Amino acid sequence: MKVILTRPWNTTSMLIPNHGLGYLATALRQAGHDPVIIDCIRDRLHADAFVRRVLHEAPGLIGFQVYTFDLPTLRPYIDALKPLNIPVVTGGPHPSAAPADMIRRFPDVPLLIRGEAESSLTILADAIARHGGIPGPELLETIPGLVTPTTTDPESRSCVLNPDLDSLGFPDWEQISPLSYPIAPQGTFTRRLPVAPIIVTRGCPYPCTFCAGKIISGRAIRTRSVSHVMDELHYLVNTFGIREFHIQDDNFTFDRDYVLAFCQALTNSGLDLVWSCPNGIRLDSLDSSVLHAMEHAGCYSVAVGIESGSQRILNLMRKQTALGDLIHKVREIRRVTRWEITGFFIIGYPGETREEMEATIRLSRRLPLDKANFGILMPLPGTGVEPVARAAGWNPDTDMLRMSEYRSPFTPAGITQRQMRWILTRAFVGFYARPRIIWRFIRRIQSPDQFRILCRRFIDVVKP
Ligand code: B12
Repeated sequence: MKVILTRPWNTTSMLIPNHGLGYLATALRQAGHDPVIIDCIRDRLHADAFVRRVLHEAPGLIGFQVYTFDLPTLRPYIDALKPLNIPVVTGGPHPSAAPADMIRRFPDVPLLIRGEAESSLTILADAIARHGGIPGPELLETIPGLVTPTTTDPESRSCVLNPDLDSLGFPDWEQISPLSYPIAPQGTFTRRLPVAPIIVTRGCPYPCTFCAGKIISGRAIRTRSVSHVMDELHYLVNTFGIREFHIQDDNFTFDRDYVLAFCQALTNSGLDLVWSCPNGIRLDSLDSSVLHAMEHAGCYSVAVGIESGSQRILNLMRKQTALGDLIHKVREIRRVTRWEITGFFIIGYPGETREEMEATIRLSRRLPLDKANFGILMPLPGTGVEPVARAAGWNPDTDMLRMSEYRSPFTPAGITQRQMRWILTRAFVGFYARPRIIWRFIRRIQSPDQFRILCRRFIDVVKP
């Protein structure tokens, strides 16, 4: 059966091949289905243009990946699809973290799957193909993680996690070819092109209250075998000529021994690749031998989650790190490696004072960082901070819809939206408007296209 896998259009400038859809396509294909990935962000497809594609493909099932900030943009797609009477299923971050909310907002979408859906989506597609439409509730109830508008207590349907990542194969790279995505991906800068993002591990055991990752990917770290990852890199080099890869994991450096084995294998692989970890790694497990091994294996850049310059806020975030240790580790990276280091910071935590935000801004300038990224706290559904934000006036029913990639309508008590944006702008300007930083930054711009994307991202972030 033909199955369309898609995500609604948005204006993100962090556009990279989507692993979630890629792995689902592989699972469906292995089961004999005919998956078609339509990336509405990459292909700039609004609802009407998407429906035209759907009519052309005539699928038996359509699956939407939904982030929380996709909720407003998803509606026109669902409305436009209604007359076609094709079964629709949603999955990904929002349906996984907030299934009841998803059903409430989209009672007209008959199916939702929580968690990693390689197996459940395949079972569902098999059942739809067999029945010539959505099967009855008795069968649906047997599909792990599946929720329908009549499911009592959707939150009790637990998220599915794949125990064996190697068995999933590779994402369907032909359909999410790295060559079909913009050349300035998430980290904005690359050293060599083309570049492919990969997922090596899934899950993260840390309880950080601002992150929703563990709801979708679980608390236990699951690793692919090193040889499986090497096979994928060989495939990416041979098929697309990639010369660089980016590890997009939640917590790649969690298991020190695994990282050392990975680096050893990469060094011995004969592959001439450079790589980076632009999604943020934890600093705890990094010591000089790991840093040396990573650099020797071609790593040239990492992003590190520092989050706050206030120990009180780090404690509230349940980051489980001492500020002093964070500072020490960043300095150690600078001392031991020649890496480009990016710091991730969050401002606007419930109860955070202006002085604490200033401390974060000051810390960003004090650390030996090359780049810094400041985000305003988003009380994402299912996170530890969400109930705290609710108590401070956050109304998920309405406020969640005003959340976007760079915007969160939440502000700590006593601070207005305007003031928050001003603090954010000052943080960016304060960090980047220094000769050493700006000079390095400009030197790394490789093309007018990259410059254009950078300017757009800057405007996205700071515009009022
Ligand atoms: C890699 C990553 C990125 C990458 C790539 C994202 C992409 N869409 O291509 C980049 C860096 C670009 C990125 C950007 C952002 N991200 Co991000 N990202 C992640 C991260 C760390 C891993 C995602 C991943 O690739 N996992 C591996 C793949 C294989 O799994 P998966 O995508 O979850 O897919 C599985 C299931 O979700 C499900 N599934 C997925 N799609 C579908 C579709 C259907 C139909 C079905 C049935 C099932 C299904 O099955 C898949 C296979 O197992 C997650 C954390 C996490 N653990 O989830 C955050 C996360 C998903 N990101 C998040 C956010 C908020 C963002 C940003 C808004 C940035 C920000 N301000 O934080 C932007 C938005 C970008 C955009 N417009 O698309 C949130 C989402 C929370 C939410 N409720 O919406 C997460 C959970 C992190 C967090 N902050 O808590 N991100």
